Amino acid sequence: MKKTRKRKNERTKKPRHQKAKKLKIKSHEAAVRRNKVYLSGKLVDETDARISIFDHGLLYGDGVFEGIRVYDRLIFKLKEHIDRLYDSAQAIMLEIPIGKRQMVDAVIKTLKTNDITSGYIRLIVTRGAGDLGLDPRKCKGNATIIIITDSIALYPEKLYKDGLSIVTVPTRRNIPEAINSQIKSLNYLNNILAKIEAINAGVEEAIMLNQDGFVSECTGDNIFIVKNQRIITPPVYAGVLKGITRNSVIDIAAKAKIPFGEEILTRYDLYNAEEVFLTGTAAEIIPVVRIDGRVISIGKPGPMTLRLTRDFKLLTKVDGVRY
Ligand code: PXG
Repeated sequence: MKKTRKRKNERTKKPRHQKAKKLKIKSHEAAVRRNKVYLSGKLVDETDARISIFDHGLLYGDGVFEGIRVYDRLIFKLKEHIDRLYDSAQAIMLEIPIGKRQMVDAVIKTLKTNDITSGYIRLIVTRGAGDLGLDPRKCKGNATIIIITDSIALYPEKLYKDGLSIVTVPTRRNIPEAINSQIKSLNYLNNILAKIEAINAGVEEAIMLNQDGFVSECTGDNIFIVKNQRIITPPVYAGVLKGITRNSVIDIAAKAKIPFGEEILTRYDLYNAEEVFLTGTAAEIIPVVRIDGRVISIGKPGPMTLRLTRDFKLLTKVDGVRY
């Protein structure tokens, strides 16, 4: 008797469950269809946005990008991101076919079209379509410009409260003489390999050392320590991206008269820090509480990290371009 009733319940439950799942997919599809992306001068449905399979951005990672956040109609540090995009392009001899002013207008237009008030902007410029050879001169048309506006969540919310566990990985950061770490290029395989190694080790993020074995940065974030109430981060020549969130933290520290230094760091310095945190556009400021199995201080986000996070939140309300 009991068995039959159970089976009956299962039978009645199953179709309802499937129905709910279907509805979920449908509403996601609808959301996707509504979003437009900017593609070389035109706003097109993201499902219709097409680029050539001969685009050198795809074939060789030949291009540059930026990730920018929007907070309540304020495009945070937009000028700094646009400047870095054009500097990256200059470094790889990629001519962006529109000026900075037009790029800013295109970003704002894309946000407005999608009615986005808070979220994430991905700016991509590739060398454009060429043939199956490395030679960038073969990309005869203009560079491809893509602007995507969406949302991003790099780490689960819980990790901001509890702190991240991270590991040092074998893959080294590119040496500056190969690809300068200041170029935010589409060629992120180096960092992706490090990310894979972190995931294989059961954690969310990786510390990458430079060729000399000193700490550089994480796969998409800069790293800071707090020691004797000073905040310290590796200098750019240690092979790090000059992160815009990194700069924001440095500015906050200067205003708050918190001692700051750019210093070469070893893993020993990380293990013995009072606090460790990461900074990045996507991650914002996230505490680190365990590195290579060593618990950092008392294993909880520290007061300096919390204070800087508070001040950073305030900065995201005022520093940028409004639309
Ligand atoms: N280092 C590297 C290698 C990065 O790629 C940062 C540091 C932090 O820089 P900013 O300027 O953002 O403070 C980055 C930026 C993603 C994603 O999709 C990654 C970044 C930015 C946006 C999105 O994982 N990395």
